[in-house]
Amino acid sequence: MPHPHAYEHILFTLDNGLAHLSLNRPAQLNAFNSLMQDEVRAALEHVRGDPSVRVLLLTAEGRGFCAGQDLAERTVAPGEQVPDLGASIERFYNPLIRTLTELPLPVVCAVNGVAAGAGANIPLACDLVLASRSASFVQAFCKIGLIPDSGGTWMLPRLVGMARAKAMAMLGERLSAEQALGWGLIYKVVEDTALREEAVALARHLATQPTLGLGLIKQALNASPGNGFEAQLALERDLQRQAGRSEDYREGVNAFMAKRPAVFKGC
Ligand code: LHQ
Repeated sequence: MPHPHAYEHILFTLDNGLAHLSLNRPAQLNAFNSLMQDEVRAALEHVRGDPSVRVLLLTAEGRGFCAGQDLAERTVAPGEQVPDLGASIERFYNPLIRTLTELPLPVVCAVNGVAAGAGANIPLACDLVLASRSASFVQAFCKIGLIPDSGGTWMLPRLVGMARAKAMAMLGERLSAEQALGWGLIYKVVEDTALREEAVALARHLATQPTLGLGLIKQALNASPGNGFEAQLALERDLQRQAGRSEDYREGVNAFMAKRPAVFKGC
């Protein structure tokens, strides 16, 4: 049985190894106010501390995916002290990005509509990103005098190259899902009506796979851009050693030799 938790601005369920977090402030295109930030943080803490979770699925309700920071919480009246955006990043956005990249399990993200500001960069910290055909990605920061955050300045040049990264960050144009696919930002484009079903099916499939190994694959690939060749070979050796000690590896080999389907447990 899915295990629903009571939140106001997110939906969160746990079901057979799948943790499903859906952003749920549709009238504001799922922009992050401080309550939603607290709820996302709490749900991810649960994911991190619950060994039964093998896959995280991130989705959103309504017509948009996420419009980034809720700007209604960021207006400054004349004479009022300006908020410290660095503190807000330190408190929420950077830990969120670190958690998504460091979780030792696959994170699937389904972008169902417009993804703007931090909302455009959160999917880039996930492992397998699907987008609906009508979804779009907007590095909206430049239009309000800010810089791409939530890891954007790190991910964008690595994914799309410096020339396109600069154009995206400085022009803030809407990038269609097809363009995002062509530029290497996302894994797959899915018809609008099929997105949720396909994302859930993919996440459920992954939850039956050797997820300890998938977490090690993620660790190796995420380390790659920062490593030289020798360092990466050494990391592969170390992580393969760890993978080789898993029950799933033993099961995988035994099932292959016996010509039967493997039953993986994620350990
Ligand atoms: C919103 C928002 C929003 C509140 C749409 N806030 N209400 C980190 C650290 C600390 C501080 C600063 O920032 C950051 C990171 C960031 O994320 S900065 C970037 C913040 N995000 C943006 O600048 C994007 C602002 N939104 C837009 O440009 C557009 O809304 C997009 C392109 C996302 C969608 O455009 P449309 O499809 O035309 O929809 P809309 O503009 O009509 O929005 C629908 C509603 O959602 C509307 O409310 P209303 O009551 O008029 O229906 C908007 O006010 C509301 N909304 N984004 N970020």
